[in-house]
Amino acid sequence: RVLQLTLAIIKPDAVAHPLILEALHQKILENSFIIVRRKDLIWRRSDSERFYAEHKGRFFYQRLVEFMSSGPMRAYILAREDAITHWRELMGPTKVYRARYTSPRTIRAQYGLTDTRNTTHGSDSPESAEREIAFFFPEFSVQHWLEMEEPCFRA
Ligand code: DAT
Ligand code: MG
Repeated sequence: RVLQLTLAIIKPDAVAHPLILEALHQKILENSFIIVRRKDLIWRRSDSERFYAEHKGRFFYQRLVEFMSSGPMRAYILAREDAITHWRELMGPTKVYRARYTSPRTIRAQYGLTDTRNTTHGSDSPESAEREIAFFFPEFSVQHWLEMEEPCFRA
């Protein structure tokens, strides 16, 4: 069994509602993720633009960067076997109304408001996980974590 790391965000719409924030935190625990790091923060608009640079020019880009810097969010480094895929499956499709139709038990289907205010983010590949973990937790070293901390969770 190989642990994989992913970067998960609870976006400002979900952090704004205490019960939804709590439900999503519980969802992480229920799904056997190890919470490696956790950080509550507010983005400046420039952080938002940098993180979502790949979407620059898309019709939803302004809305997206505005929303992501509109209030507090919570970022997690999560570890699990197949963490990247598993978290993305729990989130469900990007578009909330599609999620409600095709996968009603997913996070976005249950708690999402709109295609922009869709509750959560998850890295979509090992490369993006690495980039996104460094974006939020520049001081974090995977190697150090594996050597110094991860064994503590094995039992
Ligand atoms: P995901 O968050 O599922 O990885 P993405 O990377 O394609 O989706 O897009 C990043 C975010 O941009 C997404 O969570 C919400 C917003 N977004 C994407 N497509 C959108 C659309 N068609 N309308 C409104 N917002 C959209
Ligand atoms: Mg994405």
